[in-house]
Amino acid sequence: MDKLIITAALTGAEVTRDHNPNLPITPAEIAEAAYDCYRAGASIIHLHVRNEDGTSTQAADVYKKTIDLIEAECNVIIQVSTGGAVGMSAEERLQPVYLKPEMATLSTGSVNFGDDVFMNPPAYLEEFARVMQEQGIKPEIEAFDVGMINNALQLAKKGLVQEPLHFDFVMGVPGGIPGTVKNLLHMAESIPPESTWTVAGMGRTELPLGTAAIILGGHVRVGFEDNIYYTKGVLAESNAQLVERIARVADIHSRPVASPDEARKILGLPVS
Ligand code: KMH
Ligand code: ZN
Repeated sequence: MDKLIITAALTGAEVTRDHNPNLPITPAEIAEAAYDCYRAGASIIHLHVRNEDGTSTQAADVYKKTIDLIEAECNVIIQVSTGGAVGMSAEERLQPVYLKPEMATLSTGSVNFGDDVFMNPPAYLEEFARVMQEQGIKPEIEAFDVGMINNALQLAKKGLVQEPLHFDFVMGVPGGIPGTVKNLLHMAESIPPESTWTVAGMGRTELPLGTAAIILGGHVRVGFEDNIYYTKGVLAESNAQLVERIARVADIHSRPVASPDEARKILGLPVS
């Protein structure tokens, strides 16, 4: 098995300080959280950013400021979100991609998202994949349900994404595939064998699905975007606390954690 890549999803677009007062918001707070997660074992930072009032933004200048602060402290892989927040236009969502980060997310289908709909019609998929290809960015294919894997394979057939593909199984979103180990197995068995994958389990599914991924040879995403609790009814103190716990689970299972450069090698990214 490869070493374990831990992704820290620090803020997302929907979580607020009312949900968890420890949510990082400003570029400095997000960069500090990223560094703490790196020290706890994260090698990828899945990045969303916020306006000063805490609302979600995809503005390139806020991303740039945040990325510069993170890169001044550590060499984690920066993976910008192109999902942004529900309701954003394609143009709005694509802004951080032009900063040429190493990775960006590519959601390959629409999904009900609580009371909303996270829109990813076929034209978006092709446009987003094309822009990422032009900018030399490796996509992390976000599959909120099993049919989205097939959409990604169609993009590969059209030459819009390069194999081996890297997937993130986003599980337990109300409207998407439920976060069970049985479903995780089905997702993992539905991708081409040379692909890599990680799992982002929402809420209380984060820890069991992460543990299953460690055992199965997948990778794991944790963080406030997906889960604000440490245990039932107890809010997490920080993103790093969630990273530290999954790194501990990996250690218990004799699965060493990958450094950022080791993660780059696993994902086929250039190591400078
Ligand atoms: N905020 C969600 C609607 C991504 O980062 O690419 C979408 C999302 C996915 O967070
Ligand atoms: Zn995200």
